[in-house]
Amino acid sequence: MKTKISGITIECMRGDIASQPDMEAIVNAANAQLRIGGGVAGAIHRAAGPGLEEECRPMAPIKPGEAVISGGHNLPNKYVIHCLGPVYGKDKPEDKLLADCYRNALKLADENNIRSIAFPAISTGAFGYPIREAAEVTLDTIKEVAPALKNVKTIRFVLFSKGDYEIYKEMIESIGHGAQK
Ligand code: AR6
Repeated sequence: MKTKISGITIECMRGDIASQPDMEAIVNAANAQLRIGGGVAGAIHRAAGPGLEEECRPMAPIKPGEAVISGGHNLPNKYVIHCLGPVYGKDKPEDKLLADCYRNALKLADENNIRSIAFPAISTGAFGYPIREAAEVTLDTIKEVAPALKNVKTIRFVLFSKGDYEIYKEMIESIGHGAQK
């Protein structure tokens, strides 16, 4: 599923965030310590190798909504952008903190001349954010920041489950209907 907003391709697919070789950057749903964890953080750190934790150590801890950038190490991507999402029901206001993740990640990507970036659904696993609510916040944020991006040309959402993919697909389709192509 693909659409365009302000000349930027917005797409979603089912898959593994650690297997996106055509993307210059991938985003990690990190923990505050930027250590290997479960879910996305586990997949990314396992594929990147121990050099990723080592590079990240001096940048930790990060706060909810914050994003930091590192190299991709053994991943096929040049960069990893690490975001700490809010824990649903605990880090407030969670919608603003989740929006900050996407805003800050895209700002870092643009500043680093990154043309393509793949995101997982931050906070929707261990951190408990309901997928539909999270997808609404995410896509509203993309719509808000897209016009200001100078280098980013492709934003991909990589969803693990079929149900999550269907929700993103529906929302991206509905953006496409109202958007400038
Ligand atoms: N590729 C794409 N999506 C995935 C993958 C994958 N390989 N694995 C899981 N997902 P989570 P969070 C989906 O828990 O909620 C970690 O342990 C998953 O189904 O990775 O931000 C960290 O160390 C869910 O929809 O991130 C942190 O402590 C989404 O990605 C904490 O969990 C996010 O799930 C972060 O929790």
